[in-house]
Amino acid sequence: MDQVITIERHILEQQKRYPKATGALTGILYDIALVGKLIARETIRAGLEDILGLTGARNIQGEEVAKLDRYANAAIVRLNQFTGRLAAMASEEIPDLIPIPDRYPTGRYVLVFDPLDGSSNIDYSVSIGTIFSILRRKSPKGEPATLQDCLQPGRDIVAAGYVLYGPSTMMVYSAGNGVHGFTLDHTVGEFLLTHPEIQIPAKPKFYSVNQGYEHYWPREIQEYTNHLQRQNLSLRYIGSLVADFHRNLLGGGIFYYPADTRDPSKPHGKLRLLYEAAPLAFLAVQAGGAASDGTQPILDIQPTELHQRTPLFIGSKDLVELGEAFIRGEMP
Ligand code: AFP
Repeated sequence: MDQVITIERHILEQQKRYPKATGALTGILYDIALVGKLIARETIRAGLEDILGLTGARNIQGEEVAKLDRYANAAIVRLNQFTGRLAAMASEEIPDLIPIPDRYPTGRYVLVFDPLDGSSNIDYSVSIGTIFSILRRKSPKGEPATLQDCLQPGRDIVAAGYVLYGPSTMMVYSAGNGVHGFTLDHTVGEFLLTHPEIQIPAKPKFYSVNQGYEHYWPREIQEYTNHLQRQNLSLRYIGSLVADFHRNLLGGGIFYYPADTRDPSKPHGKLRLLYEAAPLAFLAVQAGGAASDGTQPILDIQPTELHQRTPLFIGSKDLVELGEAFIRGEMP
């Protein structure tokens, strides 16, 4: 039998590459794996709570039934706020920076996350996921963390990844030394290494975009899409970025969500830079792919707001670069 490597062991082995490592980053990654298991447990029961809780407002323990995304958010915050490893957090669910309460120690890192990406798919039992990135704080230790600690470009990410709640639960992460995927074995409660050193396949299979919005796209995006269709790529679109990204990471292809004219209040598209685009861009680049907003690498964008949106083209490098060429008006 091949060696069985748990995520804990893998993270620890990665840490050994850095003799000066204190173990704080390792601890944060462990905690994300743990909270991923807790969220996975809840997602499996999604739908049943309504039956067990009758009105859906309270479960059989008499507790309020939290919507899954609120549950996921609260679980991540609760598990990470007292460890002394983090200086602050930021979440898709919370408008402002999430400080560490005064009664707990603070640490050298910040955690930025989307607790449950694709949550509008929950009711249909479609794959969803938690996306995260970990950055080093910029503000001096001992002082309260600031928003600037989170507003860092993707190039400064120390580690990023996601937990995917699909037919199987997977955790995929990179700490800057390749991308590694682990599958949760529910019988032993461990994430086991199943996808070491993931590289996006050279030959892409898929293009993924919400083609229902085609009429709202600029002409160059329509032409780019027509071009992709002529390359015999299959259209696959789940509507959960994390699941669409995961499929294309393993199968090869591109996901894109361009800016469109549907909603004038969202001139930069729908996806969020800090906790959706940047962490996945970090993984894509580590896996030999690329990520762009159409004009520049996602990892180069200096965020100015926590919930900033960005157009996103992510996946196979050639297809991302092709998208940029179409946007520049250079059609092949
Ligand atoms: P939700 O978490 O509200 O479902 O949003 C998820 C998301 O931001 C991203 O995961 C999807 O790729 C995208 O929305 C799907 O959006 P469309 O329905 O506009 O295609």
